Amino acid sequence: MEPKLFLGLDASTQGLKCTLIDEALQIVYECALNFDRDLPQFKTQGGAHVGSDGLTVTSPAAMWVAALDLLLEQMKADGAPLASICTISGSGQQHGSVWLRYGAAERMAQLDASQPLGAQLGDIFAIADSPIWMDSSTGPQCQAREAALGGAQATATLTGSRAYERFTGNQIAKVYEQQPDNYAATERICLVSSFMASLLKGGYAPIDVSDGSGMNLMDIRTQTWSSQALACTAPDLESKLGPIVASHTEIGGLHPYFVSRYGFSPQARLIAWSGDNPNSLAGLRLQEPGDVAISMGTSYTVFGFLREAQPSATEGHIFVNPVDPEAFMAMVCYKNGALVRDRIRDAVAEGSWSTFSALVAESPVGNDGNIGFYIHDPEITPPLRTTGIRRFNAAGEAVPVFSPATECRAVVEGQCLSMRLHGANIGFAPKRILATGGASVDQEMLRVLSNVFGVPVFVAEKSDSASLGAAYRAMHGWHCAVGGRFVAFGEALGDESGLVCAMRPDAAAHRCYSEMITRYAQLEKKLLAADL
Ligand code: XUL
Repeated sequence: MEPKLFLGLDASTQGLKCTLIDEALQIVYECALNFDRDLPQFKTQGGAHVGSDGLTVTSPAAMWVAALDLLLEQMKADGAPLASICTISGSGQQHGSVWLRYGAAERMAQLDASQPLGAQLGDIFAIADSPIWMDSSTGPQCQAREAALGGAQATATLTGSRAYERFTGNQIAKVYEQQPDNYAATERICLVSSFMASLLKGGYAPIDVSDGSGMNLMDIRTQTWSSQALACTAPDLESKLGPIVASHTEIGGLHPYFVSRYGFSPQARLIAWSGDNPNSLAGLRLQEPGDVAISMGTSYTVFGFLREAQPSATEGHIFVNPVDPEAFMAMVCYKNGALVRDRIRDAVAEGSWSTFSALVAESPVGNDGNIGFYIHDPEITPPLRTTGIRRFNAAGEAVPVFSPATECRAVVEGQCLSMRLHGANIGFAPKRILATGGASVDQEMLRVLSNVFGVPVFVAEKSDSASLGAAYRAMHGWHCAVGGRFVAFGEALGDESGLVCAMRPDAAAHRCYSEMITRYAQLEKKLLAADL
């Protein structure tokens, strides 16, 4: 019998990747290209162009078109079994917008398989340079839209997040204000995700509700465009955005271009694409309420599955859940993550992780009441502009230094307490934590994490989960389409998550942290009050 394969693509900021899996969830093929290296004609750095104001950040939309051909050529040359692929889905960097002029859908429908995509679609854009998530030039639009929607909390309650500069609605408001002719020439505004899906479909693909939650335009409860949010953005916006669909929706077949040129099956179907963070949730199999992942890279991200949403004006984002349209996902981002730990390791632990861990282990749970805040860069969670290190003793008095052992433990405990405090504020009640990223190899970090939250900590082998998650969602969408009903993600993929428990909590230590968190919150409040 022919194997059934499922393809996930990931259009990240830096490049385009693919992961091909079989029904047993085994990866049968992977490849990746890098925009800077493999498409040098677009002259990007890290896949982007930074404007002269230092705030405007864009990517050339034509680069994504060229990248799709290049990646598929590579797959074909490698002999990847393209004819066995049942469904294709994908991830896009979130928030970026692709501006298609009137007639673009017809052009995408009339592809000639003897020509590359780039040669045929180079001029379908009303705006050649797509604003992306790294852009922070829309401060005035954020203020105006929040004011129109009744303030930051009202904006969060409606759309899942307060107005963020990178969120698409604020970007659209800026385009309308500054480039009214290009706005008027636009027939469809896609996200990066729905644009890539449109190329494969040969016509406009809908935005999915999960990536759509990153726009400050969708009502996260009704999962439809909010007329109030559209009205304070730009005119005629609803028709330019098109429909919005649940993430597991089958959105049509693959255009014959891809069948003739690359040898895909004419039966291959497309499942709605989503954002990279939603797909990471799928890739890490966070599929039950209480499943929370903590990605500990340069900066930290806490994200997970929520049944009930508690949108907050200060704490992160609520998105509709990409694997269960009746649920939500939340995401809290920190600026000061592993980089801060690195600095303290260099300052007091001779630059050595084993010395750092030994120092953490040497100091007692709860650090004798000492608490530190290590803010190297202005922090997002909580929003703190003042940088520097603030140390407090058990009496809550500011102190200038800690001993090396107290210092190392204070960084680790402070980071974990902050994640528990702010995670809870947006509705997280973790039952288990999945740790990924560089710092997740540190046993002391995992121990403190497990004790602070009072739950077991698991470690994921792959932190780079967006394209794998897209492949899982391709398989999920296929099961839903074949079954003619919504099939639970866990049922579609099988219940074996393959995760290994790395740390279990100690009850006494957890009690200690549950008391300490009140003091931590009070001290943090003081810092926020003093923040200029
Ligand atoms: C999420 C965000 C980034 C991009 C990166 O809100 O802006 O994580 O999705 O690709």
